[in-house]
Amino acid sequence: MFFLIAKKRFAFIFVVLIAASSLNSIAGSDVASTAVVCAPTSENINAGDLSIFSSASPPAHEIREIAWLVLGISAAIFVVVEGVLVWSIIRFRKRARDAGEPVQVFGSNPVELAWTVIPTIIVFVLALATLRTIREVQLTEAPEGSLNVDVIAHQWWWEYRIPNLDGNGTIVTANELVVPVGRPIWLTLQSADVIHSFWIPQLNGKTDIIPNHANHTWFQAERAGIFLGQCAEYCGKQHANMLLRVTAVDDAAFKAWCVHQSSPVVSDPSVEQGRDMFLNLACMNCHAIDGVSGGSFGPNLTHLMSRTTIGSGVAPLNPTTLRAWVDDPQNLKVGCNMPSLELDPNQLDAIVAYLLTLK
Ligand code: HEC
Ligand SMILES: [Cu+2]
Repeated sequence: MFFLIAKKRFAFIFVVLIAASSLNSIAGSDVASTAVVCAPTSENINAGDLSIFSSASPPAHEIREIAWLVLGISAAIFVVVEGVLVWSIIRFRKRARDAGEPVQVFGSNPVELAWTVIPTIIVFVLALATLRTIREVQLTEAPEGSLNVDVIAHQWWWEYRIPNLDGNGTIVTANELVVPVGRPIWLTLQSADVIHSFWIPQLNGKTDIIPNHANHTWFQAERAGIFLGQCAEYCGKQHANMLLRVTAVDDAAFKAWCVHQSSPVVSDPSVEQGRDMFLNLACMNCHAIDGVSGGSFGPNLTHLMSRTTIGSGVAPLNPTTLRAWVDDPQNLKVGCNMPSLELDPNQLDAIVAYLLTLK
């Protein structure tokens, strides 16, 4: 009997390991939750649903289903194995009338068969279900009628390139993607530096973003709302502050957003001094503002103030955080790739006043 129990123990440990690892991958709790907890301001811009169980897009539904399947099978194995273990501990416990060693069982054919065949069937079922999921989640070409969006991951922010309405050029923006509800979004993912990973739990699974290699993924938001995500591949110091923010809106609002994003940059004469400083200080080397400067190392600032966050979700965007950022980005986002330019208060005022007009 001891022999049987010993084997059961291994089975038990094995099941616990499987259950633990599937729970871990299902919850995806590695980085996402830290991003929520560590929001640096009282206004928690990053509070949102990061659970794969509240899916709102076809690939996310698929992932949720397989997660439940794996969880269900693991739970059933757990209950059966633990049940038999507890039953045999009680049923075959040492009693006063027992004399010496119990009967030893070696090489029971039914038992050996059972624990070979059943796990094989389980693994087979899981493998087939996984293959089906992969096929539906990883499409090889864009779904019909999709909107093609280029995503370029940078240490530690996101660049988006979206075709404008009627093929009228390209909208370039950063960190916050706006998409129409109900339309498939086909993403082409590229990296400007190291490996990142695109993951919005409610919309799709993780897709690695690898330098010099384009990967694809897709989603289709089924309802309006804000969907949050997180770079899911450790990419350096500010990996945890590389947040994804997708806003799904109805068709009319999406069109309005496109029209706004492709409108020419405002040029307000009262902030000309700030604009000149932007051009004379190093800002223009790293940042593009349509018709003003062409830098591409940092986020495009043409319609900066149409965004709700700054620094890829590190803080809400408002005049105070903007001023703090331009003064010294290293205070808000230690190690980020924008240096402090050590502006004096007058320069700071002028530049911030200018940036605030970039609606
Ligand atoms: C060496 C290149 C470089 C220079 C010079 C530079 N920036 Fe930046 N800037 C960046 C990078 C990179 C980011 C993105 C940082 C991040 O989110 O990790 C950024 C982010 C920003 C943002 C936030 C954008 C957003 O949507 O989150 C603003 C605003 C900004 N810079 C303004 C300025 C101004 C004003 C100057 C000149 C005083 C300037 N930058 C100079 C590289 C630069
Ligand atoms: Cu990253």
